[in-house]
Amino acid sequence: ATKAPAADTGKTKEAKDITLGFSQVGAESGWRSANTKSIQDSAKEAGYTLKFSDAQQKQENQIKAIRSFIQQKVDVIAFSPVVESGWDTVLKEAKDAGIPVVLTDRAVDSKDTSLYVTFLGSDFVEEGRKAGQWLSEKYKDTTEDINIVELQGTTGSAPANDRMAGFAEVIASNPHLKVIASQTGDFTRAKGKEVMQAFLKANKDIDVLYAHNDDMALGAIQAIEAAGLKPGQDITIISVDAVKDGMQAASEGKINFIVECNPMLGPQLMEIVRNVVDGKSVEPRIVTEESTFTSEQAKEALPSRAY
Ligand code: GYE
Repeated sequence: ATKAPAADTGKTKEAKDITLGFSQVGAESGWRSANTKSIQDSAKEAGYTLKFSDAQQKQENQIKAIRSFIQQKVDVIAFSPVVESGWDTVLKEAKDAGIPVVLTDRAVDSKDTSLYVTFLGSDFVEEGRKAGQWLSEKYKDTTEDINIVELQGTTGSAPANDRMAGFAEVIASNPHLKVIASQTGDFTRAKGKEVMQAFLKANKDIDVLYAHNDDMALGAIQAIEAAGLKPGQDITIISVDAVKDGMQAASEGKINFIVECNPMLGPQLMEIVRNVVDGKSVEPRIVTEESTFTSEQAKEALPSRAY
């Protein structure tokens, strides 16, 4: 990552003169809704003009939005890249136009890190590891094979790639922990339900579901109940996010373990924008802090959750 270009007047811009172009992934999950709200609320609070664009989970829409932000000469472009690959051309266009880019939430795989100022977001590999560690601990004494099915996030997205990798890395140390099926549910409830239905049809003996987000787990719970099974008992369920509906299901014992992923990135993003506009240097990687919840802990935390 590079140092942000200094404001050309040498004086710092007033908040009301700062325009931020933000290209959001979509509205696929409870996490995403909370993230959008956080960004909109904090831009307002900071006094910036926010140009917000929803890409409906399509990379081509994000590329279009970024190009339009470049044309409009916004001060800073921020975006949450739906997938990791394929950004070099448009990021180069922003760089050539002298507009700094901040990655929020999801990473890109561009080799040239000078194409963006910083990446603000979670450590998704670590999230996958936390899911794997809890499961390894639960089954540390097992003498039988444990059949795991996995609902992946959006294909090619950083959280899907990394949550899969971190989980696989940790469970590899116990040969009884076997992922027998793994498929994308695109981070949505509807797809989570549909794919879980197919998993249940194809596999007689599923012990564990690992879902890359709460929404897919919630969809899968519907499929599990429809099949006459008890989520959280007949099938152990692990998910990621810890949004309200997920925490609710956890507190009812339907989800056994949730790894938290914090969507409230708005305040930190606005601070980064300020620093970038002021020409101050910014850390190239800013990781959000997160915890985990068992059913018991979810029950306790639920009343005070903000999202
Ligand atoms: O976990 C999922 C959302 O990129 C961290 O995207 C985010 C993920 C989040 O759809 O619910």
